[in-house]
Amino acid sequence: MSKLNRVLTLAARPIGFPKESDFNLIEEPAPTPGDGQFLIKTRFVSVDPYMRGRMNAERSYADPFEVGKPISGGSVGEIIESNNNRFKVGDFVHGMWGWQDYAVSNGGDVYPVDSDLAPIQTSIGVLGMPGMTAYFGFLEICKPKPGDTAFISGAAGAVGQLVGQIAKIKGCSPVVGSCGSDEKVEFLIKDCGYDAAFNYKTDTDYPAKIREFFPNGVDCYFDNVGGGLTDAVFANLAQFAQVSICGMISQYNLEKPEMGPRASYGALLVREASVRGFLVPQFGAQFPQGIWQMAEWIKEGRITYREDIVEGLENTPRAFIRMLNGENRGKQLIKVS
Ligand code: NAP
Ligand code: FER
Repeated sequence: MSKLNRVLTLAARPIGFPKESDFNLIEEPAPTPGDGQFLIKTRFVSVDPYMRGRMNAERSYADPFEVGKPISGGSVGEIIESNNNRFKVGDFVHGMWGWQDYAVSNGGDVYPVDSDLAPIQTSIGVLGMPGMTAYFGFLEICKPKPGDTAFISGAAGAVGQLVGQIAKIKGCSPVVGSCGSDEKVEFLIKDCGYDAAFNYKTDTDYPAKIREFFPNGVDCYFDNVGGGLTDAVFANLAQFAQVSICGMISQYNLEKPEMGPRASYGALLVREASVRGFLVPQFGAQFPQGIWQMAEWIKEGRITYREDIVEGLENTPRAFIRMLNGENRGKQLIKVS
């Protein structure tokens, strides 16, 4: 008897903040692997902020998801049937097959996962896309030097929790982050070694906050959130500051994005700052080195990471929404089987 595949599809394009009714769970027979193919059973699914953008009709750096079609995204799974002699039953792979129980592949669209290196779900977390975003987005764009001051917005999430620790390893001081709860502030200081952190929901005078921590300005700014916090940092940059524009999650669920920086824009000129946006695939050729280094730092106890694991594929839309809401503590994952 063929296996049942549960597949989450986009029921409707979210307007503003996504809701569970924007997604549908359908059931269909699992695909059968043909010649040269293998069948993957999903173990963990990732939900990531960029997926919100793909739910809109407009194309940005990736094609929009289609209404009525499966949601693709990062997943990791185990090969349970194989007609491919390079991929054996019991091997783990990660790829972009997304929110479903099973997928077939010929090996061209998946990557092997070394389950001896670290738990398999790290291939879509600290040793995967978010980890490489932190590693290359900070090192290659902020180019930190010992003694540089560093500020990280969205500091307690999958990416941000790692950026501050990398900044400390590279000798930045102080390393300060913003995040959305007092519990996260404590996590950043106690577990991640941030020198300081503040709750942007309760400490809302951002210019005052940034001046308090950075009387001589911010050398390295790693921006995950955009909006008013970024305006405040732009107005308080050090000379020759380097700004890494990683994300702007404060804008993703707005029906109408806010105005970009205007008053603080001139500060970029006066501070002779470099501001660079990036999409992490541009560093793809360097991923093996980044994964190796992050794995070494984890083994040495110099990098810690927090994962927030929700159980059950059917809860993936809920997990996606709670991540956008800031209820996730660290990398949001879904354990499927
Ligand atoms: P994450 O931080 O684990 O989860 C998203 C977090 O965003 C939430 O936990 C929430 O934390 C925060 N947030 C939600 N609404 C916010 C708002 N209005 N203002 C400020 N913060 C808000 O997600 P992640 O995977 O690490 O991604 C972080 C950022 O990196 C996102 O902007 C994402 O798009 C970007 N990213 C970029 C690339 C790239 O290639 N450029 C790759 C991966 C990720 P709080 O409790 O702190 O509010
Ligand atoms: C990609 C490019 C960008 C990708 C993810 C991102 C999964 C994330 C961007 C963001 O969060 O802003 O190819 O692949």
